[in-house]
Amino acid sequence: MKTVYSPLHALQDAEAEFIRGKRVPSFEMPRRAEPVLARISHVFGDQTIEPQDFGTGPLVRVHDETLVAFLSTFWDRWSAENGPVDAFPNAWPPPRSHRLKTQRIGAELGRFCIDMSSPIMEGTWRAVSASANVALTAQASVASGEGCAFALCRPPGHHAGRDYFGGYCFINNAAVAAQAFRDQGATRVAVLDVDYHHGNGTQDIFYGRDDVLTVSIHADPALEYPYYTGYADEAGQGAGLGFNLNLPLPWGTQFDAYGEALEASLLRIAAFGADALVVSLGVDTFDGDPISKFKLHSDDFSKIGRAIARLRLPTVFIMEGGYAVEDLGVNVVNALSGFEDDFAA
Ligand code: Q9C
Ligand code: ZN
Repeated sequence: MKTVYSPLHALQDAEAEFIRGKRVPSFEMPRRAEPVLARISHVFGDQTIEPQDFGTGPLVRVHDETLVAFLSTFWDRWSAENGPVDAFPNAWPPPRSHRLKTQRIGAELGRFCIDMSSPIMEGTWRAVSASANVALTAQASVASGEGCAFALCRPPGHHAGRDYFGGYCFINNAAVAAQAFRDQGATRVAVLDVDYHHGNGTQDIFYGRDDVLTVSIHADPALEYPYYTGYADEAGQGAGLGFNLNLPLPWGTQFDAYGEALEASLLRIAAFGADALVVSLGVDTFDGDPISKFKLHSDDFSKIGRAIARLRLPTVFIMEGGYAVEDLGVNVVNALSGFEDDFAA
């Protein structure tokens, strides 16, 4: 499988995030890419390609222009006022706020940033736009008949919504890729999100639409980030009603129950009649993941890949979460090679 990769991801290098009141080293770090790259070259040979530059056009197809403008210009304004310090919001608009426009960059930050795990630094925009270009280059390769491709995206994207960012994510790479398929003529596109956390951003972006089916298998949001969405009764709205499927699972989930949710997802996607599939590939469902509580083993990721291959759809895999850095290469590449084995067969 062809992998798209850009070393510019390393420019997003957060010193810290905040968990349970404590400032801790960020789990989402540049080092995450290394074992994945190493395992890819070991299993697939030296097949990584650099992304092309697609500009902001494809981003504003799924994101509010104000978010893209904010992210791309934030650092100059912030660092002029505060110096070169990682930017976290310290104020958020309360519900029903009416005076949203202010003159302070820190207050603007709270309007777009939903949490304290996603600081902006000098290189953030370059890393984030490279990450989106990685996804778009993989999508273009699949659209031109490649069958499948892997976008080794960092920072990840599935928590970024139409006009907000957070959860280590800034631009929703999977949504950008799905929309690119639509804009290039696909009638129906499915997004399958197997990251441990609910793909709230992807759900948000496509919630009112029936041309992009969004399916997410994740930890019960009553217990896990992103907390406020990801429940089973969120089915879409308006024309999109019936085109969002959430499959929350309890802490401690092993592959038996996980596999059943995966089968239900695949049935829904097959019934939808998708022309193309985007997989938000998080492997933070792994037993050894430091921030998660599912119990999948490395060989279970091969089973996930093989099951997805049965859809026989042109498929772009987009890297999302996964924080057990030592095992990340094996887990990600197991999913990809499981897919490839059964896709070709
Ligand atoms: N109790 C992705 O996997 N912090 N994002 C959670 C832990 C944010 C995860 C705090 C987790 C975001 C792409
Ligand atoms: Zn995750």
